[in-house]
Amino acid sequence: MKIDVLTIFPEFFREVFDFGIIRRAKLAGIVEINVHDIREYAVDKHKMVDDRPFGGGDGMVLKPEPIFAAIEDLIGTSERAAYPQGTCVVLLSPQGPPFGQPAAMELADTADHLVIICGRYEGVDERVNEALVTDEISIGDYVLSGGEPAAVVVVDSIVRLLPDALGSETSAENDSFSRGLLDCPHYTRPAEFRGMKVPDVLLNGDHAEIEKWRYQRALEKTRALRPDLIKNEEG
Ligand code: 9D3
Repeated sequence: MKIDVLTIFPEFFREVFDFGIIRRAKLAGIVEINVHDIREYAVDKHKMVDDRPFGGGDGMVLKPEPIFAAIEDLIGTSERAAYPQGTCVVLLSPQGPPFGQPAAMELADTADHLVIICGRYEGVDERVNEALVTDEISIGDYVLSGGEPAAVVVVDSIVRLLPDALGSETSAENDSFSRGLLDCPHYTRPAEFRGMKVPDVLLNGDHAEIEKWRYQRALEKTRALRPDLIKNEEG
């Protein structure tokens, strides 16, 4: 998968994709991630990327020309109908449907070229949305200053779902949310720490018993903390 991020703050992403699973996926050639400064596509001599809103009001709106130019450079066309198969242009904005594991799976499955446009607090010229965007995404009901933190969230959740991105030691299908339950508690050494003991069942090597315990605890924890997740779960 190729991922291009369009932002007015490219420095924000300087190191964020250089750790853990994303770093490994990049090194393994599973994903290529490039961050582009929208300003590099500015058309005028002042390199303007935003301007005052028509109709008045506070703040600045991201101009359409640099974003159209960037899309033409990265995709080859700014006609959404002419995008190659597997091309998705995501606009991160509070107006999108809230992002979740199903949307991450869908994008991981179907996109081979993902272009992510980071919106800003003041807004993006609506013609970007009308002409270029295939998916508008919000990451939840809270106010961010812009789409940049959301881009990190979306990229991380998608890249780890790409085939072979996770080591053989883990599998995305076992993840909380994919399974529909929160995770069970985890412990490591020491077996007793400041008077707090690791549950005996984890120490006695009965793996069938351990699996049963883990499932029960995951169920209990989900019932207590996220009952909304277990509507269809038995137990
Ligand atoms: C209510 C009027 N707008 C503020 C002038 C709303 C608004 C627009 C843009 C609030 C925040 C933002 C900037 N946020 C994003 O670009 C954003 C976001 C978010 O704020 N929450 C959750 N997901 C996302 S994805 C992009």
